[in-house]
Amino acid sequence: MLESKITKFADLIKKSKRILILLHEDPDGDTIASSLALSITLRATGREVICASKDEIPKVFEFLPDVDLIQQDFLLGDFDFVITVDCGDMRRTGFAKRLAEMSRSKAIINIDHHTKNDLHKIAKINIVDERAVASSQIIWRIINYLKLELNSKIATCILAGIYYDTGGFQHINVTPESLSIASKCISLGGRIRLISQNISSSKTPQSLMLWGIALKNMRVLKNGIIYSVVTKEDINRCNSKSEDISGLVNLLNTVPSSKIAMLLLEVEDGKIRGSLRTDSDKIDVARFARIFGGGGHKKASGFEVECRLIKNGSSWQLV
Ligand SMILES: [Mn+2]
Repeated sequence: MLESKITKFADLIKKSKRILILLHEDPDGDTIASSLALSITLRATGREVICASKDEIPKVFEFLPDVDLIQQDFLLGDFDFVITVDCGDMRRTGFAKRLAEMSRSKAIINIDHHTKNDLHKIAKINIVDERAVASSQIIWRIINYLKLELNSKIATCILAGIYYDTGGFQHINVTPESLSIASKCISLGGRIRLISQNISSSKTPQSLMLWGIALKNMRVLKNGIIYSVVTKEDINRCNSKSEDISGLVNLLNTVPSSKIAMLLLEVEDGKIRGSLRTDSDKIDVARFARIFGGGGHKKASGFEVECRLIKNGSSWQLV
């Protein structure tokens, strides 16, 4: 199934000179690493490739090869076709309006491991596999199926994407296939230690202070929800950035009695970003996130809402 789509994708590549790759907004390790792996591969075939991310790349991913080539914008009409990687839906590309416009004259290729969404409708080819732990795993499949050349840089990117989306191979989503690809990436020179050092072990004192506040703000509800909040004021007080709190929701999710872990982060005035995790097979946190216009996976999802966080006695309210 996926193979026939990859073949169609290869036909498009053959006819192209310039390709645009779009990352998702608030970029994470998987969207960054998979876009880089694909861009390095396609550049080696002689194509000109631009990667664009609406939001800045978080510092912890600056070790990835060619990350400095990611731009924050692009010129409309400059490309033969567009690839969206790991985006989840149109809105999350950060360029929804322009993407809809471009889809009238250019092919959109959607490479993802999120559930079906509005991107599927405008995309000419959907190379989507919900069972893949990371979009990077799908990129690996594409490169191998098309027998394109692999090297240590590409292996580091694929490995980093899988590492990130499995929480360093600790999350429940790890599969034999993801571990087997990771092993092959290490054999190819993928830098596992560099990845773990940067992604898991590079907390600044400011970041640790923010984690301290977030842990202090933690509340455990009787219905099995464990949650915490981080306000803009907390971030300012620690002289940190909102990206510094990335990963905290996974720590909340380590409490065995909790059914759902949630972090509410005030990204800007009147805008709250929620991250949800569960280890339970009976709970689908993506459904929960969709109620608030978000999305994601059964066990890890997120949303953004326009509202405020108000402290009410010992609990917090969204108003
Ligand atoms: Mn992903």
